[in-house]
Amino acid sequence: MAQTCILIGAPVDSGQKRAGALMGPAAYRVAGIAAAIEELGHKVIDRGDVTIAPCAPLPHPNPAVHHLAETLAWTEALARAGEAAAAEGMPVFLGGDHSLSLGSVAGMAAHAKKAGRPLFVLWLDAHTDFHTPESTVSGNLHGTPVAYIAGRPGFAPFPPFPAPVPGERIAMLGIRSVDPAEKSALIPEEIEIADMRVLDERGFGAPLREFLDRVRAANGLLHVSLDVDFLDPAIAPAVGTTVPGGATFREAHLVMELLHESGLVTSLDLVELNPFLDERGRTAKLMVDLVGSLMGRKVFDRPTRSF
Ligand code: 6HN
Ligand code: MN
Ligand code: MN
Ligand code: MN
Repeated sequence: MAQTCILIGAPVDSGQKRAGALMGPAAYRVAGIAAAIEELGHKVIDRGDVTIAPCAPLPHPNPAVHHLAETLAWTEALARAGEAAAAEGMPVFLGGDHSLSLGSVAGMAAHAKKAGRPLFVLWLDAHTDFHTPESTVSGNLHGTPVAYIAGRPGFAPFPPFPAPVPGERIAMLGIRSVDPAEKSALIPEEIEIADMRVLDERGFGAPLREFLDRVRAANGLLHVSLDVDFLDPAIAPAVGTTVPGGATFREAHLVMELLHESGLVTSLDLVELNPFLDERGRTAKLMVDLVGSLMGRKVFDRPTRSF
């Protein structure tokens, strides 16, 4: 089915300390994201980059937390831009570090609430991003969005999350780095966590299909948040938080192909690309290729004859 994709540039880099993530939206455009989507018969509207005004510093009781005011401003601006875009089509957020999902998913939750449909979230990441500003040790707020989305306390001065997403509507794939405070806060029986050990045994297809069946049964909206470090660093070096043992090229494409076939995805984040760390644009190009698979690119349109 032809869709209208709304590209929303989110040059956010306040959620971590390494410079360069703010070049992400430009790198995706240079790598041809709009053409890759249009080629598949969809419409693309590029809304350009969201901006924030200069911020006065905001203190936080946890002294590790940095750039709180900027991250708060991004959260509010992206939630607004995202909610408006969701009324017109499928928002695609071009990051920017993962703190942008504090805002992008807040916008999708507000939209889902108005539509009277439950929001589901698929987190494709090496990390669980389940800290609160109170528990983070690094002070990097890109490690917090899932806790905000799930409605954990400890997020002042952020606005209360609109319609928190209960754990049974959140799934994580690719997990292989979790801090102690995240581990004790996560209730794995509620949030479906397919860590790399589970994926080694079962592959990516079965756990993902189970989650998608639940989204379908509930007539849910599905937000997908794709962190570059979900991928193995050997194929995707352009990220500040590489963790060995990530998804291979084919595993990642399979995930995208299954998501396409489900017809359930209603919004997407592309996060943590740091073009300054890339090798001749290969990570940006791979991410654009994965978006192509998510939007319906396949080898054949029909099943081949003998399989
Ligand atoms: N990400 N848990 C680590 C921290 O600093 O809190 C890593 C966070 C990574 C963030 O994946 O977007
Ligand atoms: Mn992340
Ligand atoms: Mn709406
Ligand atoms: Mn990550």
